[in-house]
Amino acid sequence: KKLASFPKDFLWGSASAAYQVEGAWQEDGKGVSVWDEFVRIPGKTFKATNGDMAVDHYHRYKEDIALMKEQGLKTYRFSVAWTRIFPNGRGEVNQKGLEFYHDLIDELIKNDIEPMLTLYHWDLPQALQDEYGGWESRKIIDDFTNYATTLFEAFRGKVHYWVSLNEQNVFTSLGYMLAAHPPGVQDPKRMYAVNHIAFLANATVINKFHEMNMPGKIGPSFAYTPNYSIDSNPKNVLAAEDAEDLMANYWMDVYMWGKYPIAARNYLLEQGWAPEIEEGDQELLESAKPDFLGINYYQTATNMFNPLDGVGMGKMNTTGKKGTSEESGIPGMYKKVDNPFVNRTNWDWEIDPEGLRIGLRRITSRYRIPVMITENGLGEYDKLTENNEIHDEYRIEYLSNHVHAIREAISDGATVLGYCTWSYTDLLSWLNGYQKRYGFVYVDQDENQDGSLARYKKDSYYWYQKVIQENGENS
Ligand code: GCO
Repeated sequence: KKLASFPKDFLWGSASAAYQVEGAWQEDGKGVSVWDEFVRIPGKTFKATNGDMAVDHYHRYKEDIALMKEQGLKTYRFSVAWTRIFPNGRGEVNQKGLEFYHDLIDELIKNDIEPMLTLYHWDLPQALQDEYGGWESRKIIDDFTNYATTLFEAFRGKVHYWVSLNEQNVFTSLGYMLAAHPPGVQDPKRMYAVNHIAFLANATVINKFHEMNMPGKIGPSFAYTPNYSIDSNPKNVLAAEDAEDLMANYWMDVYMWGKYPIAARNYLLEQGWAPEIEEGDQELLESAKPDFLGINYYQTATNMFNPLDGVGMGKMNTTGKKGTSEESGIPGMYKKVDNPFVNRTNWDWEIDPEGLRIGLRRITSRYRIPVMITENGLGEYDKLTENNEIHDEYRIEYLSNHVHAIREAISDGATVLGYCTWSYTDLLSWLNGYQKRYGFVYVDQDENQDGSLARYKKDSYYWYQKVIQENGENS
């Protein structure tokens, strides 16, 4: 099959999130977020690592942007910490916080890098969690809209790419089903209730953006894990369909169509877990039209029929030792099993570039919407040599195979606006500390959090520089 070229204005980028890079957790009037609190609960994160200092991007953003410029990056995706703008979630704007993002954005623009701004990357103001339970109350819709509108007004004309919610499926599942993220709850009914409210907040903000005639585009970022069946046994094929409905379409259909997938909705009703849909909700969800769908792609999931044997939510690998994750699934429906055809990272994430092409094709035929790859990358141990080099050929292989898969998906007919690798510099992996590295730029930070924070370019940095120069022509 003939390979298409990447579009001329393709956004070669890279991404980060405020809590994972900024540090300065109490500086310039910043309020406390749910993550600032959560990391202080013993046993919650790997060796109790936290983002108090992270990789100090708050003070070193100029140095980081200079590296981006030298590399030729076209876009940088970052998130705004809500608690810098509104320390208590609402009320008066903290000017110093707003100023920081003005400076960051101006610096990017000055260096010909398109800023891509994520409104919400999980660091909810603790004040809103305490006051009304955060995402469990519809009150958050107004507060989130007010916060978003403040940023729309402030950065109108400067920022043209906006991500509304980052990985709603992840922060709600880990926060309310697995108790691995704040607020540490394990209750499916609450998790689906929270999602319904997050969908409403997302729709309201997208509508607001369009009502304000904001120049640019907005969409949510979804962590898409396409589902496969282990084989052609019809029972297993159905299991994979159930998984795709409950784990993927449940979010994407609502973002794109404002409708819950029918089989999934019926299953939740039967379980007593379905969210309550109030008058006006349906209209609101259907009225919001994202300009693109952001996709964070890391892996696929392989499924088979799950008899009623009690396989539950499973356990994530947060140790960095292969084979320490446990099976997950829904009794009577599906369970996730190892795919014998792909390799895994040390954190048991399946490496499957072809899955990205498959996912992009599914999205394209189901929704006919442009896609922004807002994240894709490899978290691994990296080694700094004596000459301050990092030979991360495994990352180059991972990324180049994914770039190739995107090119094939474009050839298939997908519209892909850009590709942000995760991540630009090494950063704090929420649960896994600083040992799981994703960046093009190595940061000297160890698990005891006493590194020098010096930056070093990895081999993958130079590889991407070339990809950008050639606009992906040799991928
Ligand atoms: C980790 C994760 C994150 C996510 C990102 C999601 O190791 O903590 O991989 O870095 O990819 O925050 O948007």
